[in-house]
Amino acid sequence: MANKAVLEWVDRQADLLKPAEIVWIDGSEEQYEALRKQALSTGELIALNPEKLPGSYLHRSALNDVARVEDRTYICTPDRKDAGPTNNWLDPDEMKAKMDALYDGAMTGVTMYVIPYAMGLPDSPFAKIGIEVTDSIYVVLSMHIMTRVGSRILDILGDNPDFIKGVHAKKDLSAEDRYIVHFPQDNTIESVNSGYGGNVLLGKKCFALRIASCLGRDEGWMAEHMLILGIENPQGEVRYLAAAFPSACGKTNLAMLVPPEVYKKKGYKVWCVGDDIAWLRIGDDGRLWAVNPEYGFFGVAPGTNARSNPNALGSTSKNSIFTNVVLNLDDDTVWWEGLDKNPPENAIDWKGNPWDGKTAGEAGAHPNSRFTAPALNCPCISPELENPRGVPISALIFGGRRAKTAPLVYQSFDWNHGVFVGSIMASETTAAQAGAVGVVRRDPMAMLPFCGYNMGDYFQHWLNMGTKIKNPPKIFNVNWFRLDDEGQFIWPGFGDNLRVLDWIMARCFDEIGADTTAVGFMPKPENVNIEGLEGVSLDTVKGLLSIDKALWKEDIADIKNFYAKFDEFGTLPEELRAQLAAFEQRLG
Ligand code: GTP
Ligand code: SPV
Ligand code: MN
Repeated sequence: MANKAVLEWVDRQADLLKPAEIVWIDGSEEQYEALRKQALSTGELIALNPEKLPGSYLHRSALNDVARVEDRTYICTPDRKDAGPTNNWLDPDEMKAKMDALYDGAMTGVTMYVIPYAMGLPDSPFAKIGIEVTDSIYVVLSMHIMTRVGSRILDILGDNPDFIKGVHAKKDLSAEDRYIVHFPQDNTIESVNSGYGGNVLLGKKCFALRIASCLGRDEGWMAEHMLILGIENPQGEVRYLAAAFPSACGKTNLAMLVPPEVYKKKGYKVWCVGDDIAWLRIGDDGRLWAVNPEYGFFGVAPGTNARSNPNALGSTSKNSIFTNVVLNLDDDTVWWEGLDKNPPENAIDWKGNPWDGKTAGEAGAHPNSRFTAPALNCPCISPELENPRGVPISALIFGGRRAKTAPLVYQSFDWNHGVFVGSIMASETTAAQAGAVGVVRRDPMAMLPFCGYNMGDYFQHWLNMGTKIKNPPKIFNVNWFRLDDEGQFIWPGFGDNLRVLDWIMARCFDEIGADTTAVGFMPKPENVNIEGLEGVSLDTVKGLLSIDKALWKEDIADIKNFYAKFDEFGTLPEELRAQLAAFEQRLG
């Protein structure tokens, strides 16, 4: 390895972190096998049943370290304005000094692993290369599943000094000194005192969203918190869409959905291209093209079962890592709430304590317990995952978890209105981030925790992209989570969401009409296909599509408060203000 910039940077990290030794991850099975052995000997990994879950392991994180920590996540730009009102900010020099102090000697006596990896297909012109140093074998093995790793990445980088730098030290996992810090101007990410997924697998949210969103702004593309899927119709034509839902609001489930019987019989298939992140570029043909920069899934375990998401279970059938789920001692398999109705009785819960599912009062798996699984394991993985061009996107979909207000589906009037629809997204918080669960908050484009720059400028970037895409995708909003008076979900969701995607695709290809309403274009209720769907009548659909103007007016008050946050920096695009005023008028 002769890349001077890489060598110098790794040396500098070693000088600061003072590890006992440095190991470069070459991507060989022998090296991974040796690391697995070592992690098994220390308890960092627990081996699972080699027949039932070959090549798979359980990992438990520290009790105080089970989710992303948004209040400890920083964007440190020289000018505070560039971080904007929705990100934590500190002066880069000040933060650098703070991090250097925390890093000083943080790897004393342990090994520093150097992971060269690519986000995107390594050979494609759109791939971006990163190097992460870490003291965690769990991180090394998870990065191997989630990204493309190894010496071949260094070969591709050659002597190019342009790579994304990532530093991770577990240190003592102290929550008070936990920081996830981004320096976009230096393409650098620094993480300390955590061992949890999104905080430490630096290729994912830190790089492929926060840093990449800055690169996209500068280079004319977009990094979005979106799944990508293809719907193959009976004629064999595959149409693609990308959808942004906040964390734990259904991206993985939608990305791998199994069509309902009536659709299957007609010959419909769904192909998963990605479940969490999309990089979107304008193609030569004037359409928007999407690639999934990842190579694996870091999915929510609870609620995943043979009915809700058989393809996720297929993905985790081998070579996977489970984090913070239940260990069934009878056969060394794993369990989580919602997997089936037979919780193990002789088990260990996510905290490492004996647990009997028949008598336990507490959940055995953490609500944000996760699986890390190779994308190529997924029974419905699209061959286009390995296509450097990506897939052409016909629809962009926004959605959140709303008990009321948001209808099942609506379409924006045009691109700019679609950007407005994305900008006013709101959703109830989930266990994917530390803090209260079930609180409605504005989460524009599902990017509130992941936009690496001033979100007002980000809205403007979306508006600018609209002027450059000759054949832009149509933009929609969905909500699978409306509740009835008893607090039950009205819409069956999961595979049946294809019924809504079907209407969306028909709209994109001018195959169906719509009603014009104050919020946007909406399906005529009889155009939502409920054939073969038990418990859902035309009246149910009418209810799901109903617009309660009083609730929307309450929402507008909250949107105004949210927009006002940008006043300090003057970055909210005038276009969005105009869209809001027009919306208010339409509501009357
Ligand atoms: P992140 O990985 O955090 O970004 O989450 P995600 O957006 O991929 O969410 P995921 O698909 O893992 O779903 C999160 C939770 O929502 C799980 O408990 C699912 O069972 C539940 N869920 C997903 N889709 C639906 C749906 O259509 N209806 C209902 N009611 N619940 C759903
Ligand atoms: C999310 O929280 O949106 C996730 C999991 O996909 S994490 O990688 O922790 O961000
Ligand atoms: Mn996510």
